[in-house]
Amino acid sequence: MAASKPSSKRSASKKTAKAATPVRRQRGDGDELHQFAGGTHPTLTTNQGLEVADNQNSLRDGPRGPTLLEDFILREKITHFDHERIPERIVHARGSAAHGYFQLTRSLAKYSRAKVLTEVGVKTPLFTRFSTVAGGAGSVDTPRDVRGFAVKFYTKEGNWDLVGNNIPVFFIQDAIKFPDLIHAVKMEPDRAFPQAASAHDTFWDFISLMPESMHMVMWAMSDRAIPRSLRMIEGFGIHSFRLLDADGASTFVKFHWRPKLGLQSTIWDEAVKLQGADNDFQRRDLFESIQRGDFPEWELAVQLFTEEDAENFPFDHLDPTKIIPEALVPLQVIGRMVLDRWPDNFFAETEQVAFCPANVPPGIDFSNDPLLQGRLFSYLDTQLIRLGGPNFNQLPVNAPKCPFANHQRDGHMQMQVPKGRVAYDPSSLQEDSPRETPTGFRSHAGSDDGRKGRTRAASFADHYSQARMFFRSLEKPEQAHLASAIVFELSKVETPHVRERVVGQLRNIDASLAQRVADGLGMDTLPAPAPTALPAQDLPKAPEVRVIGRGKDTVQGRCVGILFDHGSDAGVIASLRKAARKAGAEVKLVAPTLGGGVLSDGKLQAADGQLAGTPSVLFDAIAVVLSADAARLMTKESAAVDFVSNAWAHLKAIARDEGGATLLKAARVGSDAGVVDAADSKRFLAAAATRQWAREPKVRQLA
Ligand code: HDD
Repeated sequence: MAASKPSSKRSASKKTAKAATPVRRQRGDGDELHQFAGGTHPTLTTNQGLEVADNQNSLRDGPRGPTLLEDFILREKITHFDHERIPERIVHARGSAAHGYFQLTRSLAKYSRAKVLTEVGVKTPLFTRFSTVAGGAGSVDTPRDVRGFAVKFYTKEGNWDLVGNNIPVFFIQDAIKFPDLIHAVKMEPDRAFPQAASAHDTFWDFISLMPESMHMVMWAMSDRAIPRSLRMIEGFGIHSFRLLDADGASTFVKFHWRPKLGLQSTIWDEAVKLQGADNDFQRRDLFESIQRGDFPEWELAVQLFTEEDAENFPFDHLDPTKIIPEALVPLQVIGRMVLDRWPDNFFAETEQVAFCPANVPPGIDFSNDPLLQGRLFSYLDTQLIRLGGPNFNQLPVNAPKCPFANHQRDGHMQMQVPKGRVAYDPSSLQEDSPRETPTGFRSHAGSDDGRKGRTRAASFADHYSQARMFFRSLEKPEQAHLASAIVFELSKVETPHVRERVVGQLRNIDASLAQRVADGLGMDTLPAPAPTALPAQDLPKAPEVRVIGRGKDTVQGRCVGILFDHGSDAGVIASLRKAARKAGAEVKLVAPTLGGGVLSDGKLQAADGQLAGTPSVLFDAIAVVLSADAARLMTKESAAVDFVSNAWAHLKAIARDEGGATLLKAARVGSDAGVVDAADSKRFLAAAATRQWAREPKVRQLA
């Protein structure tokens, strides 16, 4: 192809802009660009690099004739499209992720030789993916579900994947039960519903027959499972891992992520309405916070303990259905994670990222937790089908950022071009062929009794004590939410004996909980308690399991919605906006139309959201600033009435002026410390920093 001269290129682009039609430029002159009116675009080519002249019409035998098989451009495009989907993850299919870094603030050199845990101040790049467990990739963000919390640290010594959840325990003790658990919770196989929900027969049938799941059931039915934002969840590595020092000496460790913004969850009714308002609520929230530079941040904390400590615990730390209460082993903060970059491409990064708990650097090792042991196999295996072959580790999001070399070769989609004749070890023909190193990964020289058998340790037999501890540690409103959640779920269970069996299990945890659920279900008599291997012990309360009181009393990272219309008081809106932003909150203006309205100062104010599509569930607190005329009209608009009545029912702070008060009255909103004068932005923000728990008995009958 002939290269055009730079001067002729410029004139071509000017012509293009006038004519507003694409003009193809020559390729091979170094910049391979098309000039379109209003922009610069790369040349469209096939995957073979062939420039495409017409991307609108297939090759036909005459204008109205059949399409020709010869049209290799059409065939390539359609074939690629037909293959766009890969199998979604069997669990954790729906997820959102971000790039960031981990920075160590306190060295664990005494316990581990892993550089990521010993080099204070060094920033280790990472990629973190959050997910729901049960729903498909296209399901919603806010179901009641566990949230996955998977972090891939690209350390100098190889990738370390900490593949955890936002709940510190798991449903089952042994990996052999995982397929059963997942088959029970996912949509039922004959009818293909419900999607992304545990409220159905097969889940509760299985659960009620698995007493070991009772502790996790408490967490999953608690407010932890309906988080407000992914920025406000904790993360847990769950299993005990080992840290190994340079001499191979071992210390056990549990990993905890603690969000800088504190914990916050939704009210169940709010979570349900969020599903209708915005399927992508949590993904959008994460995206927007990163885009505006308000980077989500977590502390990494560890619980460290020795083999001897573990022997004195009143439970087995290898049992993943148990937590180690912080009163027993306190948390030590060792670093922080900041997520500061949204992926460039969802599929290439978030979808193709492949986590595996077996990815650890030298200095970190596994415990004998039987659930972890099974996981060490499953993740690599699943990537082979999901990503289509053994070279998925070469995808940019999965590749280590340190050098890597071995003799593994070939396979589907080999992206590397290894050089030389040696692809084996030992060898003597090639100097630069990779070799072992004495400083490489070494496993803990563990010992056991060497007896083979499908057995379960007697120390795994207490299924109820920590479930009881969890329930009794909660604040009163949280206990009520938990009971209501079980009532809700069991109300969707059609089989009476399954409902009864669950209540029988609850009787082993807490009599009042069992009674509340039985009452909520309208049971005349309490079913018999489920048979137990060991009855529950009364353990000291563990306040760290609560959500209430573990948020931060701030509006930072939260969002205030201001409802306005023509004639609203410009001064009140401006001062609310200024004060909220100064305190670190986002502010969004909502009006009946996106055009907004002319405010009291005569200026037109556009809206960020249209009332019908921007309900108050999207906000953490609301303000209603309305002229008397607008307020009168809004009392006849159900979206406006719902806007305030939902904020009231969801225990949110509400600021209102006189017009706003008219709408509140029509929506039967009462008065309490959370309903404040819109002119008093200080009081409003103080109220907005927390939910109005004292209001709950006025708005909801809880089981
Ligand atoms: Fe798992 C994915 C977390 C037990 C088998 N798991 C997966 C993800 C998370 C977890 C966060 C999503 C990773 C991502 O974002 O790509 N899984 C856990 C936790 C567990 C757990 C915290 C218990 C403590 N998992 C578990 C068991 C098995 C699996 C016992 C099988 C024996 N998990 C898988 C999997 C997945 C997976 C099938 C699906 C997609 C994937 O791995 O990459 O292999």
